Amino acid sequence: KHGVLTRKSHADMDGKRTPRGRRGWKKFYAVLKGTILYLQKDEYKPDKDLSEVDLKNAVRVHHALATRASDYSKRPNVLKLKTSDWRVFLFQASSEEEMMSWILRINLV
Ligand code: I3P
Repeated sequence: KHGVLTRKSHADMDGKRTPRGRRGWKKFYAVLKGTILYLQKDEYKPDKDLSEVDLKNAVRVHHALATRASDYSKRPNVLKLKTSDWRVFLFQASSEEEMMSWILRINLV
């Protein structure tokens, strides 16, 4: 699955609150491949190698939990992702359907 996702980092590894200055929203082209959610700056091209930054932004979604971010009302279509290393991200999808589809696909990993 792939599509545009806008990310906010809420907690870093071990659940520590992401500090100010790193809590902003950032738009990515997201690709879910196997157990990895790749977040790339540019549109996905199958023949293009991943950059250093792309690899750094990639999120392991094995044993992660995606839910609707029902406690976050500033933006619509936002899902919450808790990873197995206790990071927390908010991801804004382009529509309600896209959000539901990402939640289902991530939780199937
Ligand atoms: C954050 C940025 C986010 C905001 C967050 C700020 O600043 O303005 O958009 O979240 O508020 O800390 P920075 O880019 O300097 O990290 P919202 O869009 O959800 O308000 P927060 O600290 O209350 O999460």
